[in-house]
Amino acid sequence: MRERLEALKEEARSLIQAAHDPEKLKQLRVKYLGKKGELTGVLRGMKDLSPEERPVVGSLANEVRSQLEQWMEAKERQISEALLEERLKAEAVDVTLPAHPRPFGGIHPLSAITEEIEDIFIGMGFEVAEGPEVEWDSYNFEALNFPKEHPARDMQDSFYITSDILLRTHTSPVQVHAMEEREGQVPVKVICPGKVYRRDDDDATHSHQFAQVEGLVVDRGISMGELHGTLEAFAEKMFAMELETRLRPSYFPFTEPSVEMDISCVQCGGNGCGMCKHTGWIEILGAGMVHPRVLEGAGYDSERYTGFAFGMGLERIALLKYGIDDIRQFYTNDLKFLRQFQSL
Ligand code: 2NL
Repeated sequence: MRERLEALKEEARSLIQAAHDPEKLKQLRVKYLGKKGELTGVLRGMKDLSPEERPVVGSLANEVRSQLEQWMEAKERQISEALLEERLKAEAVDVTLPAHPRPFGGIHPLSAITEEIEDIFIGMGFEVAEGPEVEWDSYNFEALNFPKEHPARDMQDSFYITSDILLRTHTSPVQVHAMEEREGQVPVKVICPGKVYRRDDDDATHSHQFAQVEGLVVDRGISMGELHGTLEAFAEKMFAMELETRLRPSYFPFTEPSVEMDISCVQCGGNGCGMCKHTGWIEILGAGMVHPRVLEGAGYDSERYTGFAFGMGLERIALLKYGIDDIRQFYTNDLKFLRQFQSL
């Protein structure tokens, strides 16, 4: 029996040694250590042994059992480590590979221009004010000294909602609100960006909806000098270059005197080119000294205070800055157009 045990141990050792997967090992466990296993079989035969031999063979059998268990456990560990190693190798991820590119949105060029203009004026001490796009005609026209029979007040030229409510035709009413809120106090230094609406037929240079930035300064002793200096500083920052500017007389109901400001052509520097129609100058905004009637109407004493105001169309500024030739490009959401501004 001793020999059988020794032989069994030797046979099991080599089979365990040769096992390479958990399934095979499980079979071996059943084969040797299971209820109907070979070691159990040997132990069952002990009843035929003499009382002297029984404890000796019994202890040898126990030794063999624990030896087999030890080998199997060791083999089990070895197999599972090998399996893990294999899986890690198969599922390896190269973290240095480039990622899948994801589509990004960008800032719309008109939004970028608006923010740039805001930053420039904030840098000169202005506040940004916003207001409703649906306005009373009293704020849109009356407070701005438009006479009753002014053509802009015609149904043909503005989008009326009722007889006295309309889509604002400029952002000037926001400045009227700003003056009213300040109740005659100075200084007033605001800019008002926003969408405005006019009944125009859309083409390369006109749109029934467009974007505007207006500005207003009211204080003691404000003159055309402040107007010119402020707007020249603005233009040079906006176009990031040194420029010549000139003021030409113009007319608006809400300013007196009224002017238009030209800058030396941003493309040719004033020598004459297609962009400036060979004049060397490009008009960028309208401005003027706030009409005393507008100041008085908004609660400011026009004997003590004066102010200047200006307004510009954002599409026009963007056209010049980016060399675009059709303002409809800003509204038609053509991705090929918009992607060019993705880095703004
Ligand atoms: C233009 C010209 C202008 C103003 C807007 C203004 C506002 C108040 C009082 C006086 Cl509350 N004036 N705004 C003044 C002059 C010109 O806009 O060509 N805009 C596109």
